Amino acid sequence: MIGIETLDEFVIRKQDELPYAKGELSRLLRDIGLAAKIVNREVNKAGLVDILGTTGAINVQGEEVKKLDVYANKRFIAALKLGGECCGIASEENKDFIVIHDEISKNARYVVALDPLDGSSNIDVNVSVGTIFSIYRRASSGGTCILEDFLQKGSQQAAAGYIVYGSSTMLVYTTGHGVNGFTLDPSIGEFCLSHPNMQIPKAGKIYSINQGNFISFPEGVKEYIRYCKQEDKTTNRPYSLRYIGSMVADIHRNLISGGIFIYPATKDAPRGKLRLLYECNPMSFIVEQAGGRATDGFKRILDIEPKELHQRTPIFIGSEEMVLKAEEFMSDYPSA
Ligand code: AHM
Ligand code: MG
Repeated sequence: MIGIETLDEFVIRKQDELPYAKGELSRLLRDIGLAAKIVNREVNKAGLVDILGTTGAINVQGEEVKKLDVYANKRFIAALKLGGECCGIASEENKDFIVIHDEISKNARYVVALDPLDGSSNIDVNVSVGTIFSIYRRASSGGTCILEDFLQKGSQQAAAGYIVYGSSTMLVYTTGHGVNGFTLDPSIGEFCLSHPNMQIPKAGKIYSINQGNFISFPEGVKEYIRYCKQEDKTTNRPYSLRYIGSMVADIHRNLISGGIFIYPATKDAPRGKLRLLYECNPMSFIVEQAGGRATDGFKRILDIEPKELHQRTPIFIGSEEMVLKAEEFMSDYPSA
């Protein structure tokens, strides 16, 4: 089609930039794009069919499982299994990683970490939700995958991306050569390149944090919030507070408009709430590739050595100057 480049065309055109296993990674991205379209279809008709609400189960994180969480998890796992390029999947919804045993896949060279439906508390109220994925080249040399294949630093990611199911549905991804965004055109059922070479503004006017937890934030975060609310024309303050409660949607907005997203440690969750492998690492890879910054308040997220599949970390992510400023406040109160 004249003037339109689809996700599949783009991925193939760009595969020469990849260091190895070019076709395999491209096919993996294509498999994810297909699952995203199927999940999008269900998210879009969520109010019409019996798919809202909870399943009555509690997941490995101790959270209520929504029906769409389960649906999205199944769809992504099925697409990755069928595609044959992935030998294992770690998902927010599964306690242990899933080994793909079949003859073709078990020697495949990639593993995927996945949050199939992020922000699921927003599903029932028609607010944006997302999917987050992180792709690693396996660390082991072949055969069935092992835990160490997943416990690699974020800086080792081969690709990462997210899908935001919002007023329109977008897929944004990176393979370490910049960030590109694709909008789903429902009339042709294709993700089309709409946001080439995305760059996050160096500074913005938005801070995103669940300020309701203020009382249990570290002192450095409290001080940074006070700073955001002060009046100062030269730095465009006071900033606006925007918090959707879907990490994908909050970070997507800040990626385009500039801003900072913080999910800090709290008294109840001293290691933060968000998960390193399938939330913080992929979003940090994307934001860094777009020229932004992502740390835990002190050190780079992508340099954290993972110790477990569902590890959590505090996160400060977004426009570089804003994250640097927040880190200044954190280092003023390192243990408070
Ligand atoms: P989920 O993966 O179970 O949906 O939880 C992650 C979500 C993030 O999308 C969002 O940033 C955060 O939880 C909101 O948490 P809170 O309600 O504590 O502010
Ligand atoms: Mg999540």
